[in-house]
Amino acid sequence: MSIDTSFTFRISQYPNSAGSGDGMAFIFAPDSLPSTTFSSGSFLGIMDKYSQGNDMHQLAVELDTFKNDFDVDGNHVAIDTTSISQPVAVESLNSTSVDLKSGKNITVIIQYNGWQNLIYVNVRDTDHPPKNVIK
Ligand SMILES: [Ca+2]
Repeated sequence: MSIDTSFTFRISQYPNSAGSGDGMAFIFAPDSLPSTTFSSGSFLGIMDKYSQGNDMHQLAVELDTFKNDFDVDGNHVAIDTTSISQPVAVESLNSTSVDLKSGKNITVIIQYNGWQNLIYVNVRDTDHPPKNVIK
């Protein structure tokens, strides 16, 4: 199975607020079941404290905008399979000048090649050219 997809989003902070929410995730899953019951907040809808550590036969690209104790920062991309706190790969966007919660349009391009077990994640905003952040 191979999938190429892209999407654009914009996250703006609420006026007069210094904080931000947790982010979002794009999930490759074998079914259309809803996210697990307690998957809100830091779990980004990917899993919850009960399912973490189990093989859920899914792959998620997380776009994290809030630094939890286990995160590198509050502006990163990661690949998750069985754990949100121990991702398969993680990359901070701070060195790319892309800020997920900048209020700018952010475009994410995901290329997944299941035959070769490869995934490429490319992130850009309206002011910066595309940059591969995870491969
Ligand atoms: Ca987080």
